[in-house]
Amino acid sequence: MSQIQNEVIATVAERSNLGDYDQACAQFSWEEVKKHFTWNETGKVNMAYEAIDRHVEEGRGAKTALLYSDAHRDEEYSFLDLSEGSNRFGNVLRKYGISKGDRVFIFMPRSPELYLSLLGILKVGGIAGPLFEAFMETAVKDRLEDSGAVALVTTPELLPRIKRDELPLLKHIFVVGGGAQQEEGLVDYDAEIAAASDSLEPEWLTPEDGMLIHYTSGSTGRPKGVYHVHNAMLQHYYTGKVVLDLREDDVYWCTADPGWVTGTSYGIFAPWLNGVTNVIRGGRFSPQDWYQTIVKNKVTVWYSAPTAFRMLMGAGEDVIEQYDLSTLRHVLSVGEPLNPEVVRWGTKAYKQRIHDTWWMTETGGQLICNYPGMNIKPGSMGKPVPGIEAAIINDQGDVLPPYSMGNLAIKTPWPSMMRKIWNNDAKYEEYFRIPGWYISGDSAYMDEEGYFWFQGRIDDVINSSGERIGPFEVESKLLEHEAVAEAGVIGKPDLVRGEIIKAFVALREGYEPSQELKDDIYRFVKEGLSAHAAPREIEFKEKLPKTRSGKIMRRVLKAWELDLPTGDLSTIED
Ligand code: 6R9
Repeated sequence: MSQIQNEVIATVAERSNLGDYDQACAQFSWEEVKKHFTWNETGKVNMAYEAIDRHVEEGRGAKTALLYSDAHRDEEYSFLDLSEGSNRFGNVLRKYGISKGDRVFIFMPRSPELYLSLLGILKVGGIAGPLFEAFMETAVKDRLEDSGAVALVTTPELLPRIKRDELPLLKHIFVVGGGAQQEEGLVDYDAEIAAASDSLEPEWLTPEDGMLIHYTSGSTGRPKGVYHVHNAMLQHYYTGKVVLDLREDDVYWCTADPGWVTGTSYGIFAPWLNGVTNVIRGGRFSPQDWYQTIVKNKVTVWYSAPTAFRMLMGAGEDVIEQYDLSTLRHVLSVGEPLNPEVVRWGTKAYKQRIHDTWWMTETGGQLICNYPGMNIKPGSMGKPVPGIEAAIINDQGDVLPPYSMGNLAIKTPWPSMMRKIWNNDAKYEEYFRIPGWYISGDSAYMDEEGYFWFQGRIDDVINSSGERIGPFEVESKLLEHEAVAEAGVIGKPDLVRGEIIKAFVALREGYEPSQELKDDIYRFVKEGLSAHAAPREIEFKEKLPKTRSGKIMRRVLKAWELDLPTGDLSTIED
């Protein structure tokens, strides 16, 4: 294989929580990880208890758990504050009859209340569904409807995006920061919190009870509700220790929003299970603001994404020189391929090797990673986490030798593996169609030293700025536009965002291509779904390539776009 890079960024010998990788793998057992938790003796399982209350019980209540800031707020919360604050919301939920197994969604910008709500939901045994604040009406409705959510936490600004008349199961909406609420079904969150007790006996669960639903995109159909259980804490705790390398005195910052899986698994659970101080920065990205966040909080461990690193690289090194980033001791990345160039730049600019990590919403936790102390081959995702067996297999399930491209697959099970796709058993089973393996949908190869190298998606899922976008959801929205007869959506390579969304559109009779129409279609998707799902490029076509069964052939659209051969066209319509 020609593009294999065997360049290694040499590592200085450094202390890490993992120690020697091969030895760690040989000695590993999940039973050992379980010993950190007390549920084997007590039978009492609850993620929110382990992440928060347990630190209070064990005398660490005064330690800073959360350093929150945005343009308007700057607040500090101890583990005791988070314990009491989430107890209050748990009591409010119980007052409104919400209990084990109920789906309670959160749709709001990052704020301390978002985190307290999520913990409160888990404490009463509810299944939390965090939604990214940029979602618009249709995207929100689809998710609330599919999950059968009975309650929602939101803000007055986002309230108009909830189609309440179309969501009969949604009984209670807790409005944060909105004052007294007049309408039926709306609850004044702040007044309820102020009146609630700050002590609560959590709902004691089993490890297999439901905890979270994260909606994510596939190449066909509506978004999938990926369902996770409390047992995932084994993976979050362990990878927090050996991949994030968290230690007692760390100040950790994960830049992801809890609307995406990184923002829960590694923005909430991993740091707090490990008892470290967690930084949350609200608001939008800017290089100055991000560097200032590191300086102000003396961040030591930083977990972000390739798009952000590429934008920081674009902002240049003179910006970096204005900030003292010397507190950083470990930097990680996830979400999309991390370009070797970015790794090399990070080594120079931050004096830090950026450690790539690979995993997915469905895997619930990190699976293939670069560890502190390990040789990093820029461009490689690293090696499997101890306790995880990864392989490249073909469609028949044969394990392929090094350097063969194929399906990146993981031996089942592992603690944080999704337990179902909500309402869609058939989709769930597709991932496990080869007995004994989870098929990720990514293609990759492994080198002779066991490093994995990402090659691409096997399906049509688009990855723009690290966010997964299903072409089907965008195409469906496009078809709702009055001028659109047919639509096909692909990911177009982009230097900063990885990919951008490009839509090919055939117009209905009576409509003519124009820039105004493009702008209008763009706005229509942006306002109906979300900004990150809106096509930054639109190209009008007389008609689109389709199979005889009427499926848009995205593969052909992509070949047009990239000037590649279109391949087998035997199934095309005409
Ligand atoms: C955690 C998260 C998962 C998809 C995954 C892959 C891509 C994630 C990557 C990576 C190359 C990495 N991806 N990490 N590609 N190198 N280190 O991102 O979950 O939003 O579900 O996305 O993202 O294609 O299959 P999710």
